[in-house]
Formats: sequence, C-alpha cells, structure tokens
Amino acid sequence: MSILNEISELLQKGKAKEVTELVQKAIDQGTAAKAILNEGLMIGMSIIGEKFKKNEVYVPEVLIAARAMNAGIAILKPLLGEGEMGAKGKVVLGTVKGDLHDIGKNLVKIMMEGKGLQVVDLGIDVSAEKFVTEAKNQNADVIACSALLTTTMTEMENIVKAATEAGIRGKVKIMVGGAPVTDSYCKSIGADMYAPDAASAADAAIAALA
Ligand code: B1M
Repeated sequence: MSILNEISELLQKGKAKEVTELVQKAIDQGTAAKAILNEGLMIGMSIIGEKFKKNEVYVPEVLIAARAMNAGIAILKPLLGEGEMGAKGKVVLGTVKGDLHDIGKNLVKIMMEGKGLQVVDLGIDVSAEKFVTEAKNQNADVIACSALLTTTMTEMENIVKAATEAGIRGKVKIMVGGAPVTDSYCKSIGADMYAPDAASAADAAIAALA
C-alpha cells in the first residue's frame, strides 16, 4: 500500500497519532505537501463522508476522523502556507451561523496566509451581524464565508444583505465557498466571488484586491 493510501486508511480509523507520524514520513520522503493533502487526507475524509451518508459510520467516527485530519493538516501547515510575505489585504473569515464544520475554513485560512493575506478567523457558527461588525471594525477588504450544509448556506444571503444595510458593500468583497455552494448560487445572492477550493479562495481574494 502506498504511503498516501495508508494515510487515508488511518485517517478513516481516526488514528491521529499515526496519521501525524505518516504525514511527517511522507514529507521526509519528499512527497509534495499538496499531494499528501489531496491524495491522502482529503481522500480519507471524502470516503468517511460517503460512509456517513450511507449510515455506515456515525458522528463519533466522523469526529475522530476530523481530529486526525486536523492533526495531519497541522504538520503540513508550514509547507502549504509557504509563499509570498507581507500583508496584502485583510480577510474576515468564518463558517456561517448554524454550521460547525471548520476543516475547509481552516484550509482556506492557511492558503490565504500563505499568499500574504491577513486573516481574522471568526470561527464557526458566525452570525451575519458578526461578520459585518467585524469587517467594519477590522477595516477588512474581504468577507469570506464557508458553509457545508445545504441548510446553512442560505445564511450567506443574510450576510450580503447585512453588509448592504451597514453601508459597507462598496468597500468589502464577499466570497462564498464550501461543498454545497456553487458559482450560480453566489451570483443569485449577489455575492462577489465563489471559490471551489482553498487554494482558489486565496487566489480569488488576491485578484479582488488588485
Ligand atoms: Co458533517 N456533513 N454534519 N460533520 N460532514 C457533511 C458536510 C455531509 C455532506 C455528510 C454526508 O451526508 N455525506 C452532510 C451535509 C449534507 C448537506 O447538507 N448537503 C453533513 C451533515 C448532514 C452533518 C450533520 C447534520 C450530521 C448530524 O448531526 N446528523 C451535522 C451538522 C452539524 C452542524 O454543522 N450544525 C454534521 C456534523 C459533522 C461533524 C461535527 C461530525 C464533522 C465536522 C468536524 C469539523 O469540521 N471540525 C463533520 C464532517 C467531518 C463532515 C464530512 C464527513 C467532511 C467535511 C470536511 O471536513 N471535509 C462531510 C462529508 C464530505 O464533505 N464529504 C460532512 C474536508 C474539507 C477539507 O472539505 O470543508 O468541503 P470542505 O472544504 C473544501 C471546499 O468545500 C472548499 O475548500 C476545501 C478544499 O480546499 N471550501 C471553501 C470550504 N470552505 C470554503 C470557503 C471558501 C472557498 C472554498 O471561500 C470563503
């Protein structure tokens, strides 16, 4: 079995310590950080997602797999984030109200920081009001919102409305992303940018600031 398959298998079993060790071993063997992320950790998590959907695994198993994923990402972070230096703009980032998924959001943060953006991470379950208040207080250039549930992505429209009501719509670009979110949804709610993955989110934020 290849080391990336092994990482995927161990992640599915929630073996955080072993995942950490194997991620480090893969790095030491010269495997690219992006390959470890995409072909090891992400594959493992998407298999867990499929099993979750079919009721073959339940929330506790998914939580320990998520813990193993976060442990692997922590080892990769310095490598994924390495890149341009110097603050190029400020982003207020969070997972929308009612939504507790944060692995994708955390990856977006790593990639954005790697591109030299300053990221204010508001965490999970963030209300539209909080996004807008923080964007104002922090003088942010971009509000970046993540949602993983079809039931919570609708909160993104409230963020666009709240930003308009607060009079900051001309100053702040609104980016949306997360598995159920699409470009057409982005357009339909009047947000500015959709990004399908964390690396594209960082590129789109930089492009919006140019
Ligand atoms: Co949840 N969950 N979950 N879950 N969970 C999903 C999302 C689900 C698809 C599983 C399934 O049924 N197959 C399903 C959603 C169905 C739907 O709405 N369409 C689901 C469900 C139903 C639920 C609960 C309702 C289950 C329950 O309690 N009955 C519950 C809801 C809790 C809540 O939020 N209120 C729940 C709970 C959980 C856990 C807490 C157990 C755990 C989260 C732990 C954590 O995040 N710390 C969890 C997990 C881990 C998942 C799956 C298995 C994995 C998600 C993940 O981290 N993926 C997920 C199934 C799946 O995705 N295959 C599932 C890896 C991550 C890197 O990908 O977040 O998509 P992702 O990020 C990607 C892109 O989407 C993008 O970049 C990343 C890649 O580079 N991206 C952005 C993300 N944010 C972005 C923002 C951007 C741009 C790009 O710009 C701002």
